[in-house]
Parts: sequence; C-alpha cells; structure tokens
Amino acid sequence: MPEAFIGLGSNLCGESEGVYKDPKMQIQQAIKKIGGHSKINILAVSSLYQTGAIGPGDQPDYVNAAVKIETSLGAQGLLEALQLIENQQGRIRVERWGARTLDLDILVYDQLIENTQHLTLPHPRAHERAFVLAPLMDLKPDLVIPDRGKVIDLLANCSMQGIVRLNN
Ligand code: A4P
Ligand code: MG
Repeated sequence: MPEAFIGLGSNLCGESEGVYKDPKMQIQQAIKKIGGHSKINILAVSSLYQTGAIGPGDQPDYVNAAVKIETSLGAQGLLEALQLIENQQGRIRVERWGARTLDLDILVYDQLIENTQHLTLPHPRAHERAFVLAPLMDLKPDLVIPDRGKVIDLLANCSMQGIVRLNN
C-alpha cells in the first residue's frame, strides 16, 4: 500500500463537537480522526512540538507534529479526506499563512512528484522548515523528500530556533 507522511499544525483554539480545544488538543483530535478513516492506517506518530509561527503579523506559537500512514487512497483522495477533517475542526481560510485551528499537509506521498492545481508533491516548503523536519526526524530520518534529499541532512542545514519538543 502507498505510504505517506502528513504534517499537522495548529495555532488557534477552537470549538468542535461542542468542546473547547487548544492547539495541542486539536492536533491530538486530528490524529484520532486520521486514524479513524477506513482507508488510512497510522503507522507512527511523532512527538508534538511548540514552534514559532512563520507568517504574517503577530501570531501565536504553533503546535506541530507529523504522522506516517499507509493508505489505499490516491494522493488526491487523501487530500480531500484531510480537508474534510480540517473543515470538521472549524478551519476557516482567511489569509494565506494566517493563524488556523488545523492545517493538514501531505508532505510526501510515496516518492511521487506532482504539480497540479490543487496538489503539489512533495510539499513545496517541507524541506526548509524545521517545524516539519523535526517531526519527520522522529518518524524516519532517512526518508527522502524527492528532489530535495534526506530528512536528516535537510534538518542539519536548518535553523532549529524556536522549536521545543512537548511531552505528549
Ligand atoms: N495544496 C497543494 N499541495 C498540497 C499538499 N501537498 N498538501 C493546496 C496539502 N495541501 C496542498 O492550503 C492551500 C491549498 O494548498 C489547498 O487548498 C490545497 O489544494 P491551505 O491549507 O488552505 O492554506 P495554507 O496552509 O495557508 O497555505 P500553504 O501554502 O499550505 O501554507 P503552508 O506552507 O502549509 O504554511 N509556522 C509554524 N511554526 N508552523 C506551521 O505549521 N504553517 C504555515 C502554513 C505557516 N507558518 C507556520 C506553519
Ligand atoms: Mg496547508
């Protein structure tokens, strides 16, 4: 079955299913939802990290994590499943890179390289972001981000400033 790596991020509290959730709880709930999908198996979950926001304005810190999955969904089908989960957790798209209750990105899907209107694989900024690479390092240090290199080498060339591993 195809194997994929999903990046999770949240820097806003939200309410879903009538319950108030902070960013850490949003990430934990999203991991449960991903694992509960009939066509997705979670193979491994990274630590959670508190990370300084990259983006416009004065945003709260993020909680970031990554999961390794196997799925019978194609890449496009997986994106749709993840967007449904984002929407269920109250994601409202206001501005690009703006604060959000939940962001789910497909970082790598097998070794697929693809660039369509709705999907770019691997994720175009995964290779340069410590908040993506640190969680991936927990899952598979020798994972190759196609055309970019191994996670362990990419992380070595990346500033680790503002990344704190949380107890989860
Ligand atoms: N899309 C294309 N390729 C993909 C992919 N591989 N995975 C499209 C997921 N989506 C993909 O995404 C916009 C569109 O990208 C989607 O409709 C999908 O068709 P979005 O989630 O609506 O918007 P966005 O997340 O604001 O944009 P983008 O470009 O995905 O942002 P990034 O690069 O993901 O950055 N700082 C910290 N510390 N931690 C973070 O997690 N995240 C961001 C978002 C900025 N700063 C951050 C963090
Ligand atoms: Mg996104």
